[in-house]
Order: sequence, then C-alpha cells, then structure tokens
Amino acid sequence: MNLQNKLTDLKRQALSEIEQTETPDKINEIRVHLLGKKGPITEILRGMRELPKEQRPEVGSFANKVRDELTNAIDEQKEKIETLLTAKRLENEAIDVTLPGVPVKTGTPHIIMQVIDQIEKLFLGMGYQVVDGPEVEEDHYNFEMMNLPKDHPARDMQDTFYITDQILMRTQTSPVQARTMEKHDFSQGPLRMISPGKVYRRDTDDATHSHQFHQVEGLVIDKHITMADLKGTLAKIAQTIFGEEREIRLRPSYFPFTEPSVEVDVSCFKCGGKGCQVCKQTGWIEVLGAGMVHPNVLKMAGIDPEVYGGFAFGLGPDRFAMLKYGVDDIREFYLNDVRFLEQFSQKG
Ligand code: 2U9
Repeated sequence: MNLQNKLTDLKRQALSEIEQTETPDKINEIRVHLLGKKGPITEILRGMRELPKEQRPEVGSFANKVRDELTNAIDEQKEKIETLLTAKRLENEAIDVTLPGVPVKTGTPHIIMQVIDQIEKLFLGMGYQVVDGPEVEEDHYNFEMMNLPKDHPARDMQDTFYITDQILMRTQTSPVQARTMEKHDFSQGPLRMISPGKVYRRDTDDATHSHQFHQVEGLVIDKHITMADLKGTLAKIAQTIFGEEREIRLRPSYFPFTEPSVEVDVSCFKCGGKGCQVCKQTGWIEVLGAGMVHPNVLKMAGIDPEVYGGFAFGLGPDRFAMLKYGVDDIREFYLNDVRFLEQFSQKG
C-alpha cells in the first residue's frame, strides 16, 4: 500500500474513533496518540525517506493536510463533548424555584426585652439617651452616691451580693445614672437618660421574688424641673405599656435618693378602675417609684442643687410583663422553657 493510501486509511479510522469519543480524557488520549512523536502520522512521514525525491513534496503536503483535518476533528469533538457535559451538569443542578421553601426556625425577643424595647422607644422619642453600665459595681456608685452612707438604715432595705468589701452586684441601675451624672457637661444641655438592665438582690426565689431581675430607671436634670414634669412622664410610661386610657395617681413614699418621693399607681387595665381580681378590688395597681432627686445626690455628683434639680423614677419590667400578660410566677421568665417563651412570639 502506498503512503497516500495508508494516510487515507488512517484518516478514516481515526475520524470514526474521534466521532465516537464521549469523554475529555479519551479525546486527549487520542490527540497524544495520533499526533504525537511516536504516532502513526510521524511514522508515515518517516517512511518518506524511502520515496524518490520528486514524490516527497506531494506526499508531504498530503500528510500535513491529513494532520490538519484530524487536529480540527479532535478540536471540534472536544468542544462538542464539553458543551454536552455542561448541559448535563446544568440539568442535574437545576432548581425548581416554584417548590415551597423549608421554614427557618427563628427566635423572638424575650418578653422582658419586648417590654424594655417599648420603654426605650418611648424615651428615645423624647430625646433621652439609653445608657448601659457594669453589673459588677463599686459600693461607691451603688450606695454612697445614692445618699446611702455606710451606716444608713436604708441599706438594710436591700440585701446585696458582695464580691469583696467594696465590689458588689448592683442592686439597682442607679449607679449607671450616678456615673453619667458625674461626667455630664451641663453647658451642653440638660441630662435626660434611662438605664435599663439586670439587677441582683439576695432574695430567696419564689413566685414574686427573683435574685436577678430587671429595672429601668430614668433621670432628668435641668434648671426649673418640677413635679409636674415628672407626673407627665410617668403617665406617658403607664399609657405606653398599659393603654392610652390609663390614669395615674401618686402616693407619698420614701426613698433615700429622692425627696419628695412617691409611689405611682396606674388605673386598672383589666376593669378600668371599677375593681376586680387584678387590682384586688381597689381599681389601682402599683407600678412605679419616683421622686425629685435628693440635693445630696446632686451634690455628690458635683452638681449645684441651688441651680439644678431633677426627677427620677424606677420600674420593674418583670412586674410590668407579669401584670400585662397575667404571668403569676416571676420564675417563668428565667426557666427558658420555649413553650412559655413562644407564647410571646412577635411573629403573629
Ligand atoms: C438618681 C437619683 C434617683 C431612681 C428611683 C425608684 C424611685 C423606685 C423601684 C421600682 C421597682 C425599683 O424595679 S424596682 O424594684 N425603684 O421606686 N427608683 S426613684 O431614683 C434615682 C435614680 C438615679 C441619680
């Protein structure tokens, strides 16, 4: 068989093999085998040395043509395989976007946090700042600056978790107010703040006591602050949490850090004031403590009580949540039983 026929034969066989190839590996293998240095085309071209000189160019050009044709056929087949593989992969990875999604289980803010959030929103809207502070506090800020010196009998009102002689778990959030008051620059304007957070008392836990609970305290210090300002603010809190129609009444009380001091009742949100089980037939429920900031407290923070005055209040979000949602055991808030917590889901 002459070389041209050999080449034609090789081409026919190779083309049919290329056409049937289905994988990129196999097509690469064919390319290396057919066109490589040890491949059949190179082999045939080597045989040209035996041919008479005048036949060599013709056979040479024929061989080159065959090599080009096979190279093209390999390239085309390779592209065909890759297109096919891509199409197959896309088909396998196809997502049915019309399928319903798997619901994602999300939590909801704890009911105490929901009450605190509501109060924060109200006060942020009235230009107050919300201030955080340490839960492990110094005796100085927790008691001393709140007009409770070491020998003051009012210290017996609170049983305290002491860490050392001078360091304790805060029993109220007032130390945050004391720290802020001390730093405040009154040439920049009045001080209006609330301090929400956890507080600690050495109580034995029962349905109405928890050794750790929450407080939101508020403080305003400016010139010309009166009890009328305080009363309006307290009414706003009661109405925000217990309903627009609520009224408040003030009863005289005693706190070492305010003078005068008051206890605040809200008209019963259950019976509207007629008397029921929630308000123990009185029509009123005690919800807040408050008063005008004691001059000693101002003095200790470096504020002149002859020029500045202020009001302060304190409330317990735990008690608010118990009243509002009819929870009869404060410990429910801290057991973290999702069946309890889920009842206050904001997801509706
Ligand atoms: C400064 C001066 C005075 C904060 C106040 C109360 C009255 C009060 C209790 C309510 C229920 C705490 O959560 S509770 O147990 N609080 O009755 N708190 S006046 O008075 C301040 C605070 C800061 C500088």
